[in-house]
Amino acid sequence: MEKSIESELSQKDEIIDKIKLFIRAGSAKRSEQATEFEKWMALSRTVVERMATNWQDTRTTYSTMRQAHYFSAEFLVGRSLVNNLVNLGMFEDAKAAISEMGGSLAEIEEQENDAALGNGGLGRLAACFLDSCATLNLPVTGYGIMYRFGLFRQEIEYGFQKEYPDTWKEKGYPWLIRRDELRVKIHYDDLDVFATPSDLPITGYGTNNVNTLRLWRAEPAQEFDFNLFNSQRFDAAVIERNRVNDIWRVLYPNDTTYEGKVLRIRQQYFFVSASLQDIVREHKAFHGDTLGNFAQFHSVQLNDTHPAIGIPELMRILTQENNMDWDQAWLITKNTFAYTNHTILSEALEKWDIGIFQYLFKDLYHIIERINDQFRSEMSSLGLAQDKIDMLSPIGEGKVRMAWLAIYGSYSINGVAKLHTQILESHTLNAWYKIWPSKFSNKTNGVTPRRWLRTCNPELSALLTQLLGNDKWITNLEELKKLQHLESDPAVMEKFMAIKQVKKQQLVDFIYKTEGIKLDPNSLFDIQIKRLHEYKRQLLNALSILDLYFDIKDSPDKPRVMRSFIFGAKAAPGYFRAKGIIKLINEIVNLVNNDPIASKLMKVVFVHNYNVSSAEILFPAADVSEQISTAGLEASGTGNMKFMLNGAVTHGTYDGANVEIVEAVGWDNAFIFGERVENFPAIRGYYNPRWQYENIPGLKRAVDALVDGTLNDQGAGMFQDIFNSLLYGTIVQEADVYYILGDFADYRNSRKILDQAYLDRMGFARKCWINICSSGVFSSDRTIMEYANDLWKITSAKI
Ligand code: 26W
Repeated sequence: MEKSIESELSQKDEIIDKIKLFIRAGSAKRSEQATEFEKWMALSRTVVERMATNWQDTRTTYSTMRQAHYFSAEFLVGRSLVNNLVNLGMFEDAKAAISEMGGSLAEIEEQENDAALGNGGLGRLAACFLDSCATLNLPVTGYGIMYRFGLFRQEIEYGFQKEYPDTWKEKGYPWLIRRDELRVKIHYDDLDVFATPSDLPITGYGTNNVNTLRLWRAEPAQEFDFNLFNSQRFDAAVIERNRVNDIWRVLYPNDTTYEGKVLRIRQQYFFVSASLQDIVREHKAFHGDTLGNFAQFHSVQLNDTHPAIGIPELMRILTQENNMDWDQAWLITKNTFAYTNHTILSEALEKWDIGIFQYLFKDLYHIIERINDQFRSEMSSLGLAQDKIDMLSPIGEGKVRMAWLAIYGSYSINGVAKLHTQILESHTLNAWYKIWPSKFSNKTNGVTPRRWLRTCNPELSALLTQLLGNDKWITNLEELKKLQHLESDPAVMEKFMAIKQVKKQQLVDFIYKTEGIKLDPNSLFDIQIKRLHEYKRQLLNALSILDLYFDIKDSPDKPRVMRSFIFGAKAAPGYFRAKGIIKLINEIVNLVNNDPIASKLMKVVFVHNYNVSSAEILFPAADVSEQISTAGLEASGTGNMKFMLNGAVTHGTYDGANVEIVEAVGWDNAFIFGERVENFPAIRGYYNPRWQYENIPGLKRAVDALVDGTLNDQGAGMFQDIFNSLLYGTIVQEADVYYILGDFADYRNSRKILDQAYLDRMGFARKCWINICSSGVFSSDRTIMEYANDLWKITSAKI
């Protein structure tokens, strides 16, 4: 619908009035006196006010329908303001309103802290999914924990990672709305607490529907104990309160290494029990006092095993609180839950000591025991051997195996990319796959084109919209396919390259501001941004950079493509070797950038505190996307899709969703190297990285730089540890388990091929363009439609 000039003026004027109102009410000031932060607060409230009625109406509309609930310990949401302004079609008017008030929207935007309630891929996927559900008008609610401190803030001090608390909402956070009236009680054997929800609105693009992310905080179930207080035992009273606050204090900064911490399972039970109680209460409110039809109306997706304790908890709610008989309750439970696996790394598999369960919730443990017994007798009657049953049962070796429990208690199990699902079916979960093949399916991940193209790259978005004659691609990314033929139109390619240049310049400015390093926007931007983990092989990238450095020192006059290598990564605070790799990269930064000769041909940058907001600047500026995990170990990857969407080519192994990226763009438009997953079993038998070290030209020099004084970890022992891990291994681990030296030569070679491709300016632009136009399948809208149709069986409803 065409808007008239008057109505556009009036939306802008209305925004100005509201901002002024919220500044007066919130800060008791005239708007001219407001700080940037107060303006951000007021504009955000303006947006919340605008969608409030729609939000309520959406909940009402969904309440009687079949719904899905996305249970996740992590939601890596990032900022909300601009995303919501774009989704609600308010961006231009808000920008005009702010500038009429003498400010700048860009500056106000910078006031917002990221909601970093997640570690990495799994948490960001959850956030993309919510965006797609809202955009598709699907009745899906997210449930999680309102961590007081999100993922730590990373500083680099003398090259080392330092962690600081992320105080994202201490000064006020207008996007979270408290719902005190919905609090529920959570019982542990040693503690009772209240769970109180706050709701975060999830807007969709071009729809009035507003979905909900419901996040729980813990509060004392008893009022402050005045007896303790009056008997001078103030400390005891405070300690009790701390035990409650501990539950939602902090997000565990681990991904892929599981820790058997009592507090973590307390957190898991806390949000899962609260969420199930919430769903049950609403169910009864709209369907009468019966739960017999619960599974007809609800599906609960478990984002990995972190919320898998929901399976015994729903059994407890049904059998103990609602007197349902066991068999009926089991049928309902099994038809309610669906489990997504996000990694095959065995160190990530949650296995909890049964002692923890017996201490925290005896009752629930008895239920798990009964589930376990039932599983064993079912398998017996299927004729499975005892030792096999021992291996597969939810309880074993003194532990509750959460993945085993999730598989048994769910109607669906899915992997997150074709290759990953294949590996699950044929190896990791093969025994269960043989028992219930039809429970298994693949749902390849996706990313939201709203945040990861429309909002973070308005320049490219405008070009795509102009070329297509409409902006339908924003909600139907497959539309971009129609632009692929323009690869042969030099004028379009020039426009695309000009936009890439603008985005590179923006990143140059950002990096100069945050890291003090000046990059040349005409150099090739080669970016690896993701959590730091050995299997992701940032170390392979680092060694190849060292090799290039030495090569330049040897022959400084050889003609070369000028390169900027950019890293961003957080390491789990207790992951010593990952922190060593961060230190190593930072030492390489100093070595290279301070070298008068090398620094003319290459630069290296470590962008500290990599998060969603810096990602929004980094992805659009890349020429090359580094996706170099050891084949078979990256379940999917989603950063690879964000690069593709913004027109970077993948430089990667044949792993995770890279396989499907190649399938979409063709072998000419991606740079794939390295050993394939199917070859590893044989290689493992004879692989000795010392051979590569001794025989591959230049490799010894690069590896030795770790320990020969070229690079210095200031006595921390980190580089020696890395060196040893590559060549000798440890008591618990063989040498180079991630095959870094094994893939080195091929990696270096494919970097050379990439350089050649980059020299052909137009040819390279074409490859990037084809990546953009082929990215349709990687929209999280596609992924969510598959979940909705195949697993959740839900339909959309517009308010
Ligand atoms: C218990 C500690 C812990 C915490 C988080 C173990 C495992 C996790 C996650 C499963 C790790 C994770 O984020 N996995 C990533 O999930 C993404 C979304 O599916 C995939 O794209 C990544 O490949 C996968 O590593």
